[in-house]
Amino acid sequence: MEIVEKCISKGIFLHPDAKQKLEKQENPNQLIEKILETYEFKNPVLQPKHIEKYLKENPNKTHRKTKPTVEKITDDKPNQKPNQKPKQTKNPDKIAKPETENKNNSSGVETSSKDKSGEDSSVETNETGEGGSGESGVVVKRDITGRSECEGELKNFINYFNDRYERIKKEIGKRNGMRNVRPIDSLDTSKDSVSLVGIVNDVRDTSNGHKLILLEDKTGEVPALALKHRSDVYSDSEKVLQDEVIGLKGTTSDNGSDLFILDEIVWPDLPLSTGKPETKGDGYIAFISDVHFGSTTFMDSAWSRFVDWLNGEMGGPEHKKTVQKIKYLCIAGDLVEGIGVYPGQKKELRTVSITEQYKEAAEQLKKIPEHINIIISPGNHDAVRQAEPQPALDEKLQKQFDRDNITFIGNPSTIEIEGVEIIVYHGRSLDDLIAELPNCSYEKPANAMKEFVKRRHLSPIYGKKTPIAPENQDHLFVDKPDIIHCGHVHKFGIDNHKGVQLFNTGTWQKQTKFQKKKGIHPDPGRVVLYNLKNHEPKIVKFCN
Ligand code: D5M
Ligand code: FE
Ligand code: ZN
Repeated sequence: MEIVEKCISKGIFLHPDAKQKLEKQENPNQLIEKILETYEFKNPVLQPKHIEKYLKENPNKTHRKTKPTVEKITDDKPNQKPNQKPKQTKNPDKIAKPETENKNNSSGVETSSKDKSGEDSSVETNETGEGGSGESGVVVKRDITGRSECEGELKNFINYFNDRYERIKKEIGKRNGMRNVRPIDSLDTSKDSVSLVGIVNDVRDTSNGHKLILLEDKTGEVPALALKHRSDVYSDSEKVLQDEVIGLKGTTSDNGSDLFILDEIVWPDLPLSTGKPETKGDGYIAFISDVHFGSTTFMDSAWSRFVDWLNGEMGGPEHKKTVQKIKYLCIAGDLVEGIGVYPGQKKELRTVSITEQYKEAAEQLKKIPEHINIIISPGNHDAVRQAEPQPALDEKLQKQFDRDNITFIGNPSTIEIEGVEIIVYHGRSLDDLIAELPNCSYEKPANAMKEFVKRRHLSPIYGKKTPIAPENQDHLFVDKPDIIHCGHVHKFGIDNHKGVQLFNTGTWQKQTKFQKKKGIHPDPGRVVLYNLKNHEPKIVKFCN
């Protein structure tokens, strides 16, 4: 039951500001139940002050969204030469105090309760894979690899868009007031409020300053108008993207034209969060992206610090305990710099052969402790087809990685690790979302990643910078993951939307010439460490 319904069932009206406040909390469903149980409402309106009062009286952190802790493991020496090992960073005192607040754990390093009780904290291995999760503990739930059906024919495009439409329509049907959706060809001149679901064929400004959305379903197309003086619906209309599936509520125009006058635009989104995953796994997943082995701007020293840290050779005792429990390392694309990705890229290659770049990657990944299961998904710099969904690296390349416990997956893929469902997506469409949406920027990539959840799609726009292969099924549909892990934009970001944790793990590459020209300052050397027991993420930085 959603929070509004929970209130209604008790005869209480939820004030919109209170609703907004609730939604900012970690577990609104649980919180609203507690508030309804705790207070007697003389006036049947639940206001923001009730929430504030409850939070003040019950400072129970499970309701609040906490900021993840940040650990720094950096070498302060500037201008370190490539390949030169950091000199004195193995001293535990070098680890900076957490940058964000975490009152419960001043060191910022998570230790399991087993450690706290002083018991043996032996190194975790990947043997927890029994029970259907395979030897590596990684279950691949959705992946195009070996399953591509795309022949580039018209029928593929039709099948692809039908599948996109049906999947998202089903989700929109679960939203308030969207149960009785009408086919577009059944619209008549009656003035009743009507709900429609369709694919956006076009969005444009009219000469009078209104916004016109051309919506198409299987039965026809209708021009829908967001009037400029209707501020709510007009500002929503500015967020409508070409090719996405949306719901519209409104009425047919009373001037005899076939215009549909909009009252509301409905995105599928997810219902309010039901909280964190209920599973209690053990250990950690480390998330990284955009390593770019082979590039002149690859940051050797930060990478070496990361590898040393994984081997327990850097950081204090707390870190050593933590890294022993890292059981998985997930890499979300651009493992190597690749070749021919951008015009003039050759000048920025330290290793000019793609095979050699993967050899280098394999050598580096071999230095990672054996018990860590590695997951590799490709990006636009990797040697696979560019159109998404991209398959995993081919077998010849896979064979270069001389270790058994690497799971090669496509981009995007959905995997499950100890009950936690993760969409691994490189994130190329972030460029398109950031270009089109007024509320998205490179500075806050996790904000743009919220749009993946809101629109239940990883690449709503078809045919801008993100090439999409028209597979018969829409592999870019977003179901209900616990985590979405991206990279690509080389900016770090972490957030949560409707219970989905969003990580963008930045890069291991310095600012490139292109980024300099565009004024983009990358966030290199960041790792998200996800605790499989309490589902909290932490950030570890290997350079400033
Ligand atoms: O992408 C890194 C980020 O920089 C991503 O937002 C695309 C953008 N980028 C980088 N170089 C270029 C060029 N030459 N043209 C257009 N966009 C670019 P990555 O996938 O690592 O290259
Ligand atoms: Fe990249
Ligand atoms: Zn990329």
